[in-house]
Amino acid sequence: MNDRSLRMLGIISMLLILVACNKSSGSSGNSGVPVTGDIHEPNENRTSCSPVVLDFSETMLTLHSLTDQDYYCFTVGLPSDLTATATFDPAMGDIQLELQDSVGTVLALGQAQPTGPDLMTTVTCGTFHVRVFSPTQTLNNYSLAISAVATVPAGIPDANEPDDDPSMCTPLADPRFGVISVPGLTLHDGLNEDWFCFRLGGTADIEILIISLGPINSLAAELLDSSLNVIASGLLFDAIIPSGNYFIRIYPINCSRSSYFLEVSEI
Ligand SMILES: [Ca+2]
Ligand SMILES: [Ca+2]
Repeated sequence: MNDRSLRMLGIISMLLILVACNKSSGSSGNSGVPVTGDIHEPNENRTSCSPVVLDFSETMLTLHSLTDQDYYCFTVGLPSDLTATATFDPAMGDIQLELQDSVGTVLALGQAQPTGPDLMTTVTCGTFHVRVFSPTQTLNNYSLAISAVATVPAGIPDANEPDDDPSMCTPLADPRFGVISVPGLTLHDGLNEDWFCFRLGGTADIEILIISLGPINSLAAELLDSSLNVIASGLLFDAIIPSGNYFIRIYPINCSRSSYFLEVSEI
């Protein structure tokens, strides 16, 4: 082999080494060590969690730094079997899952395994968080799936839905001009709320009556002023209030579903 051939061989060898080095360096895809955060970043805690709707499934997620952890938050309205699964390459490091309630109490832990149901538990209703983290503090790519299968049937939404917050309230007439009766109402899941609103044209003693047709102690009610300050509460109460705009909030107790009847009148 002459000098020219040896030089060519050297150049080709260097090129091959460069290609090999490039392939083993960082990548933001689903293979190789992740170097960039995924599209949900930053989601390092419950406050900055990524809201997701169940059933949820997503790929191309990453733990991109030694301290990265990812929080996903969601609501469950009915008692359910909850499953969360992280899929990843165990050769690159361990990933674990943790289920927390709305205040951070740990409800369940996932086992360290690359595939299959990772975390399975039952929940009642509320806001929950799945925390994804690496106990070995290793960078990794993962896919995540979270699903909930209700173990009780949902109730039937009433005709006023959606009326779940003040901006969606169902308007009622001024109760000074006659008794207002609203039958056929439901709180159709354990997180559903019903909001009603009315404008009172002058000072009056207004009575609110909730007749619950469902389980005992399944719902509660409040009368609120236009600034959402609670004036009175209960299932039968009255309050002497000046002219203005008012809200009535009906909400479930302990994730109950219920049927009820609302009556608003002047005493
Ligand atoms: Ca991340
Ligand atoms: Ca509602």
